[in-house]
Amino acid sequence: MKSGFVNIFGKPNAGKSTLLNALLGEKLAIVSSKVQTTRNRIKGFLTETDKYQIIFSDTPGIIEPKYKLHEKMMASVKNALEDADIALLIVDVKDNLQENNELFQSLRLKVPCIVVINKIDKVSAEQVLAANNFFLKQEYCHSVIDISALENDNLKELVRKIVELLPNGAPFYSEDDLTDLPTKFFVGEMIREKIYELFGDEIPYHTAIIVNEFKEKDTLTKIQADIIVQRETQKGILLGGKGAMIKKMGTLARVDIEKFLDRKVFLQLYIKVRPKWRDNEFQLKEYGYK
Ligand code: GDP
Ligand code: K
Ligand code: MG
Repeated sequence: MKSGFVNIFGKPNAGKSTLLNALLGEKLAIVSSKVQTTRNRIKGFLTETDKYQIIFSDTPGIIEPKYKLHEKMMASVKNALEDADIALLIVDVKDNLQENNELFQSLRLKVPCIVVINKIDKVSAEQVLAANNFFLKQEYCHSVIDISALENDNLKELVRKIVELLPNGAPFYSEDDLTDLPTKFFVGEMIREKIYELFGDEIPYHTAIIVNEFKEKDTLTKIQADIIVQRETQKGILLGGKGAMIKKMGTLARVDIEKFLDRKVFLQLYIKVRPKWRDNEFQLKEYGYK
């Protein structure tokens, strides 16, 4: 049996969360076209009985911290750097390759690094080849693989390469487990995702979710969550005229949560204003950013 930690690193929007979901065939990590969508380290387990258990970690994109929230996000990246057996360094093939290279060098990883060239559905074969040659020359690079996380292209080959490099050992988690995070966490994330989807520029970055109630009653699951914002004006935007926006958000989130839980859901959302929560140690902890 082989088992180990395979941690995904890269710039914001390289496709880390999309890759984790595609590898596991389950939507564990929320995805958006906006940067800083992922705030926590999210683990997902891929187990093949008697053969391997890969513990994948999605991490926030690597950024320069401006708030305490950012510091927490980068601390989760640092943890993932420390316990990796294998690192997946993912790069958007259309992004500046040298900038990505400098970032990967700065991580100073001592474990085998697979450079994952993503979004190959968007460019020509020549461009993919050029990116390959560029990364193959780098000292930290064990091997390069080209994929499209969005189109599920070449992921089997990626898993094959990972298993080759995986250390021998007993599995860390039960075969039936997909993740170590509680269901409540994923419910909160699905609500947060809708905010990234529905609201422009600033709002998502000022928002946190706290799931207060999660009760299973007969065939129904009752969920109550608070949406935390920093200002009254943001609360107004989230509510929308006659509460139209929060209603829309709630419906979209409920559909996703029902799919995830495979149960009917009653979802109740309240909006609360908490000025400067992103710099408040106590509130960050309460909202799940440790
Ligand atoms: P992260 O910030 O690194 O976690 O990136 P996400 O997984 O949130 O993806 C950022 C954006 O890139 C989203 O709009 C994705 O749909 C898109 N994306 C991810 N992988 C691919 C891919 O292989 N091809 C294309 N065309 N888009 C992708
Ligand atoms: K993103
Ligand atoms: Mg992400």
